[in-house]
Amino acid sequence: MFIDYVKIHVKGGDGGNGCISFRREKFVPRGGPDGGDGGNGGSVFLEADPRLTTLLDLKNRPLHRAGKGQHGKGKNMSGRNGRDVVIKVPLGTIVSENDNQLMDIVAPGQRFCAAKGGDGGRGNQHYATPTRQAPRYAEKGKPGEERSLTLELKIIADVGIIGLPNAGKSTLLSHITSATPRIAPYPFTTIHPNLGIYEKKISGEHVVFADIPGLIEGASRGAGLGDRFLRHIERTRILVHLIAFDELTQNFSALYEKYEMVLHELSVYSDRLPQKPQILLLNKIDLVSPRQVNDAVQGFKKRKLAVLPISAKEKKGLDALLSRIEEILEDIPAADIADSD
Ligand SMILES: Nc1nc2c(ncn2[C@@H]2O[C@H](COP(=O)(O)OP(=O)(O)OP(=O)(O)O)[C@@H](O)[C@H]2O)c(=O)[nH]1
Ligand SMILES: [Mg+2]
Repeated sequence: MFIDYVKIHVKGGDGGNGCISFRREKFVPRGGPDGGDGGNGGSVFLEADPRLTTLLDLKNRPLHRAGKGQHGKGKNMSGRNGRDVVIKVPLGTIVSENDNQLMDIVAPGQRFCAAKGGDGGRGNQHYATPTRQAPRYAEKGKPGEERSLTLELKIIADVGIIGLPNAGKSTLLSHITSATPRIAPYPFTTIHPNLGIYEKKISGEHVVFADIPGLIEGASRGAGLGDRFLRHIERTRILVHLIAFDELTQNFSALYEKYEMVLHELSVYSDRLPQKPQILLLNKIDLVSPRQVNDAVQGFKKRKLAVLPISAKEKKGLDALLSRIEEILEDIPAADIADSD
């Protein structure tokens, strides 16, 4: 199951109390104060784990408490610190409290302190002064922080694959990456985003692809699976837009209509999405004649749009696509991933 929105409650451990105690030794009638310090409460951290792709675990376990600090003891013994709790989250998790964004977790291993443990109180050993040699006072431990947080996942990928249902998006993903998404000859096979990683040929660098559910007319008003999955391509650097031939879509104008429809849904969702560099793919060219393909390519060209003809199923045109993607990625720094709203 794919979950991209959860509410959690986190509580840092309370600090242990400082101790009030006096040294008792044979032949030393009035020993000095020896009350140890309370241990610090543990903290709750969120930590990015690149292997995770969903917030599902947190949906099932919304409450997280770190350990309490132990109270201080006599003989200057400090209490033990409380145990930290580390919650693993996928890359692209945005943490907010009351609609204020606190953190955007975007780098592997990145940590965010969600609830700090309370400091332990100081024992009476610290409070002796020349004029007050027997302090009957020690500090209480501080309570740990407590917070209700909202975690929202906005996937971080380099390339977003978009198009109508059944256009061949998942087929494409499965052939250029090692991902194994569900593929089937009916619409809405994909019901949550799939991620796949492609390794660049020369440098071996990773390019992350996100395949999202198909968009249909009115998606912005909730038709089909709606457009909420578009948030998972908000942070991509390029969009790959598949327009496919099928029985009813055989000429340029029918293809162009599909293209415009998807573009319209993108722009209703956010005016930034249509501004991303887009590679247009004409998919399923194996279903029509070379002449029909050529006519369609020319049609788009007249509208100043370059389209790459491919057959995702027969793996035709994929090398050209990958070089084009690498070329465009060279020019766009990965920097604006956090800059998503
Ligand atoms: N003939 C032909 N069929 C293709 C091609 N690419 C994909 N298909 C078929 O089209 C159907 C849909 O493919 P998917 O990859 O599931 O399409 P999708 O865009 O991910 O669909 P949704 O997830 O439902 O939005 C499957 O039956 C694929 O085998 C192609 O290049 N040529
Ligand atoms: Mg799919």
